[in-house]
Amino acid sequence: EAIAYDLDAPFNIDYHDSVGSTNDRARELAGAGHAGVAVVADEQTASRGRLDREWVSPPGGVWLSVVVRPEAPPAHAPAYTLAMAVAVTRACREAGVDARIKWPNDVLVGDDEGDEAEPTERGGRKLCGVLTEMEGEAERVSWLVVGPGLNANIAPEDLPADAGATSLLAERGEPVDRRVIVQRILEEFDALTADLRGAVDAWEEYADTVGRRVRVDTPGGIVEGEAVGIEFPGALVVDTGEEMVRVTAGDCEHLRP
Ligand code: BT5
Repeated sequence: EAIAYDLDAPFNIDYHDSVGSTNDRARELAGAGHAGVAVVADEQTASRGRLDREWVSPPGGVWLSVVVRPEAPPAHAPAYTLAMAVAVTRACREAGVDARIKWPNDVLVGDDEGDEAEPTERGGRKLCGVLTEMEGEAERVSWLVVGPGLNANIAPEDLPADAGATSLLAERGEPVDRRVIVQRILEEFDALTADLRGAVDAWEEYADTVGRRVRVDTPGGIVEGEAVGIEFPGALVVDTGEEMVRVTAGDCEHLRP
């Protein structure tokens, strides 16, 4: 089906049948002074996850990157990533898929609690991840690009087999209307980012990580303990048994209690 050109959304749409990376295209537009624009592609040929990992992007996904120019310091950028995860989660739920969030940016469905043998490394099957990039000064960002990749109408065999990935199509058994999904994500993201503290509270509502034992691989080393909450603009608070650690970046693994 055709995707997004003439949506009634709070962003101008820059649509591509195929593009290297919507984040790269959005960065170009941001660098050229654009704001309030959302790059959307049916397929990406050079898309990226965090830390330059590969992101698999066949046709049928919602590959999206939003350019915003908030009056905010760079330190607030994580809240935009959380807001996007909330927006995607809501759009997935409206499509009938019970999505939840794993800190910081993974939208997941289901879990493997029933599997006795393995810890819940993935904490469920991954529907979406968000890559946020920015440029700016210490006091104020010049632009932010917030890029969610949502596996929408993608057959399971076209997803990375070893990564625990799933799609809306696989979960529902029928395709979604991607125009509706894109429109709802953009509307929610726009509303959520008007109140960033509220967005972080909303994130906690959908979070699967809070209340679990976690192991987080951070730039400063491994932090293991119980995730007890989230703190604006996006730090995961982990009770290690000895101290409360605020983790601002890293890969999080859900552990068995
Ligand atoms: C992320 O990275 O989860 C952020 C992904 C952001 C992709 C979007 S698509 C639109 C925009 N344009 C871009 O170029 N990027 C953004 P990370 O947490 O590092 O997870 C990456 C890992 O997820 C990989 O190492 C794989 O294991 C796995 N993976 C790759 N493709 C996947 C997919 N389609 N679905 C689920 N998991 C995937």
